[in-house]
Amino acid sequence: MPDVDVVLDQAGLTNESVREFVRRWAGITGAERVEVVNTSDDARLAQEALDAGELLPVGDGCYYSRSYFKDTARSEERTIVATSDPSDKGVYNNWRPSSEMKPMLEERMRGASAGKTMYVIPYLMAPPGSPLEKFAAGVELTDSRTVVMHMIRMARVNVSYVNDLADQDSFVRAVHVTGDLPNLGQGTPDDQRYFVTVADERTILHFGSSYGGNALLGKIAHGLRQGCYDGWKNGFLVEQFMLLGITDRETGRKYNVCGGFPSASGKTNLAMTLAPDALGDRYVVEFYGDDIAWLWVGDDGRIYGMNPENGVFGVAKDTNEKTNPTALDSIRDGSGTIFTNVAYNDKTHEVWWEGRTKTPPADLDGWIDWKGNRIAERGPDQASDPWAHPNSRFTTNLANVPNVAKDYEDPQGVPIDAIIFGGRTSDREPLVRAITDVPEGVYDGLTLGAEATFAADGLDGQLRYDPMSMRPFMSYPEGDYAQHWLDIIGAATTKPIFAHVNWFQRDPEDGHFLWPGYRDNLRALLWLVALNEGQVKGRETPVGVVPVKEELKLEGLEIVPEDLDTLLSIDVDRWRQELDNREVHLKQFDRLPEAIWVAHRRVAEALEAADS
Ligand code: GTP
Ligand code: SPV
Ligand code: MN
Repeated sequence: MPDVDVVLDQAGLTNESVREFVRRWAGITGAERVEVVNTSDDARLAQEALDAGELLPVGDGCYYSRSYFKDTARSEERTIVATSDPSDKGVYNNWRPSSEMKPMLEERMRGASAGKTMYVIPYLMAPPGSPLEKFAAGVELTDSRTVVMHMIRMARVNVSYVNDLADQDSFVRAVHVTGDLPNLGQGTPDDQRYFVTVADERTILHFGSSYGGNALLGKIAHGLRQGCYDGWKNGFLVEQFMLLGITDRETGRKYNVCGGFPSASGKTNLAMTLAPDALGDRYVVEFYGDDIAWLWVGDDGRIYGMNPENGVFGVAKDTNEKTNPTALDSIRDGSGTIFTNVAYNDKTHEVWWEGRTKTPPADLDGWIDWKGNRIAERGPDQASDPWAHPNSRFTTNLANVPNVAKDYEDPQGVPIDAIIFGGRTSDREPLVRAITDVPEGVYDGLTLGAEATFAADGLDGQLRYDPMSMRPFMSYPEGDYAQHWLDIIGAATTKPIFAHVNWFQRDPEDGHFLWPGYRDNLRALLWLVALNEGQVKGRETPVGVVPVKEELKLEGLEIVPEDLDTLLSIDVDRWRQELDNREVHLKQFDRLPEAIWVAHRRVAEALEAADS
């Protein structure tokens, strides 16, 4: 057993509550060493990881990491929210009593870090000085050096964040133990993994993975799941939202838009958007956040938003010069980016993923797929296997993102003008429909239906409702969540406009995407801004206001005219069916506010009255 106090003294970690937490878990996990990390330790840790073969070099100053092949995405089934109050049970939060889960996790973690180092990561999920700072401090204990390096990129990491706490006890206690990955029965009835947020104790216990949201506990478990619960109890909103600013350089006005799209459905890409070349340099998009936003009502009565993260954990697939040049710039040589589960060339130290270029590198020499197989030696049965895992990702710091807003660290956040929802919906949902009524906007978010993606194990392509894109992160009951939204937005004296967008409608015959997507998505947002400014009127439909063609900035857009017509039309019959499904969906939720039902009935009646 290491002498924890000596280590903590040397690291200058003075917070006695944190010290007690570290001592306790060092004892339980049986770690051989304890080490406190600050951001300034990154270069040393990287060198150790390279020496140990945990990371491989990429280009100049970037890294490659491979996770265990059964550990490549979040597991929704194994993720649990535990509290001591059974009325916290919702439809999606897999609620269990904390009295049952805590001993179970302690049991699994006991001795499970034997022989390893337990790293102590004190972090802050907020720009320092934020009005929500007191909900943002945490300490992650992890037995994985790769996880430490990810956390240094994704969060603000320094002992000062816990030493300086006004209430020394108010930090999230997050414990991550990797476990014996080849022997955890992932995906079988004997699955040993558990990812538990004990929300009413602000404690996170994750066992059995070293990947992404399962292991970087500041990000998903604290930044979303715990944050969502804290926000409910303390009057703010925590959402899986991107956050961007659009400046019109002709008028000098800036509009801030945030919004939810389910995992791997376009948040990072939207926040990194460059205006289409044909629109010139009039519009500039600034990046605030790509995965999480915390929202509150400011003193001036507007809704404010901030990104609690300090980095991007972005999907690699289909990232290229055309779709997302900003992302490529963010992961350039010297950026310190960590690439995970992409394909790697051990001779040239290059990386590749599907969609990086139209076809894979022709010269197979040195190329290894994400599982570690040499491409040149793969048998005929593996020939069509992807080189990179579909959920392979890059991890880079916000400071590397070329369009990051100048004021991205401003603790006051930015005022929100619009809240949008979207997802992978292959039919029915038009390009954009705007909603000005608040309960109807909240209703629209609650009935977000989309195809699930490879970001969660075993769900790719499954059509399902994903309220406000929070289904995997929802930590309290959905009816209460809806009421909380109505309360927060209701308390704002200046209301944001709502909208639903869809970049993923497909041709039913040949399956092509009707909308070119990516940089062209800005055109839909510019229309929304113009509508909010009263410059365009759009067309009223039962499900919101949609653009008429002439109102969209179409310069340089490559699209078949019939496809654009489809994207701007409402299939009334299909929508009537959808309303029946929504009714079933909403009926699952206890305590759903009457205002949501009123909005639902109003839309349903308008659809009944419409011509089909
Ligand atoms: P998480 O990090 O999992 O929460 O995902 P995200 O919502 O940030 O998704 P991201 O922007 O990383 O996109 C996921 C995938 O969708 C990538 O493969 C993108 O290339 C693809 N994608 C993003 N935007 C568009 C679009 O407008 N059209 C099409 N066809 N694909 C898109
Ligand atoms: C998501 O799945 O929505 C992510 C990636 O943002 S992970 O951090 O793995 O949850
Ligand atoms: Mn996400």
